[in-house]
Amino acid sequence: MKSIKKSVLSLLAFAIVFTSISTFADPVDITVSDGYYNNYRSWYSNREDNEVEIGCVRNQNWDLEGFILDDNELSIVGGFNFKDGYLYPGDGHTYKGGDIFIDIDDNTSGFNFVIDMDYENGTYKVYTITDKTGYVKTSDVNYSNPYRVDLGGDEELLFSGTLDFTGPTGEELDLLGVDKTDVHYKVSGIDLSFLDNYEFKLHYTLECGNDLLKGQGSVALPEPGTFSLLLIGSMCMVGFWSIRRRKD
Ligand SMILES: [Ca+2]
Ligand SMILES: [Ca+2]
Ligand SMILES: [Ca+2]
Ligand SMILES: [Ca+2]
Repeated sequence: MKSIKKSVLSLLAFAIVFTSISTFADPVDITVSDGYYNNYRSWYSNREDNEVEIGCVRNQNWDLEGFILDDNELSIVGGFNFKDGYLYPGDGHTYKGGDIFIDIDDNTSGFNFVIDMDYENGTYKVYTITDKTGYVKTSDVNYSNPYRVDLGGDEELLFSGTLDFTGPTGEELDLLGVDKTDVHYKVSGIDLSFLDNYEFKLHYTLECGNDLLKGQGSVALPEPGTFSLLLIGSMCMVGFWSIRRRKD
């Protein structure tokens, strides 16, 4: 009788741990249409993979392919080299990636936050945007603006973090539906937990504005209860295992 009770409790503990773990979400593609396209030219159509802005240079080197949200961590994937930028043979200039602009009230007052990206040092800083905040324009494509932030001085620094420059995983490439034989880069490690409870929109482009990338999503921080359940479940399991071991 005792062993039946123990098995039932053990199963219950396992179920608690499993349920708690499964509330952590899988990576999701939060890319949305950038809103600018011309259906008659394949690289100027309404998608992000193998797409650049209307009239721009068409190749994988300039292609931003998507935003991925994995729990609260944001990644950007593309054929563009986020860390080093891209040395354009046409003019000998190395074009860099931009900052990430965030809107949480659907553009009623412009952007609300900016993730100020430091590609050279592999770090980022998250600021609130104020009336004094300025914007650096792209060199070529007007509708892709803004490219980078020009801090006015009264922005609040919310926190800073470290960027990771890697390649996307096979799962991430499948998620974005891109060609696995192409070269892809990824910048990740961007923590969006500060946007908990907000539906947010993202804006990202390159120095020239050659490709504009937009995203929309929300982060779901696990409820404090989830952690308690996970802890209780784990403690129960450890308890049962140690009792069992002692008896063996
Ligand atoms: Ca477009
Ligand atoms: Ca694109
Ligand atoms: Ca592509
Ligand atoms: Ca685009």
